[in-house]
Amino acid sequence: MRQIHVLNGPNLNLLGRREPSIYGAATLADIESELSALAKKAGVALTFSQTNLEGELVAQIQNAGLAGADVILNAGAYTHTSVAIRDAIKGSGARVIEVHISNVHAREEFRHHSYISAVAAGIIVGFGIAGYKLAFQALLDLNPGA
Ligand code: CA2
Repeated sequence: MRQIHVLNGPNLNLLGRREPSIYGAATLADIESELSALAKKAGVALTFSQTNLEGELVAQIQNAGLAGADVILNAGAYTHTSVAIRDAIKGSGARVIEVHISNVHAREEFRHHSYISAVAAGIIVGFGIAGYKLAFQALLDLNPGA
């Protein structure tokens, strides 16, 4: 069965609880239940996780890539700082769709650069939490019938 791992980085556990003007009112649990419903319909095995630790995110990316799972990744602020996460994507061969809830290009300059984008299969930025669903659909469309 096709596997998709949805990996979330630091502070995304706060979604829905702070800064709703930037990130909206939905929680990470809301996103997980929407995606789980889509995965069930599509016959995809979905796992969903969040960590505040860079090394844990590296390990999760490696596990996904080495297991042949696709990844929907919102690496949070590590997007803008982490060579280790980029190396994990490249090194494990994980197919990654990079997602950001907010339009990082309309925000502070330090959010304009991503270490992940160059090694991602695609990037979805600024569509709010719908970005996760768009990424899921994009992965299905990349390998129809898989
Ligand atoms: O827009 C995104 O999805 C981000 O990846 C979110 C990160 C930010 O550092 C990136 O530049 C863009 C921040 C995640 C923190 O989320 C919060 C949610 C609610 C309240 C506080 C933080």
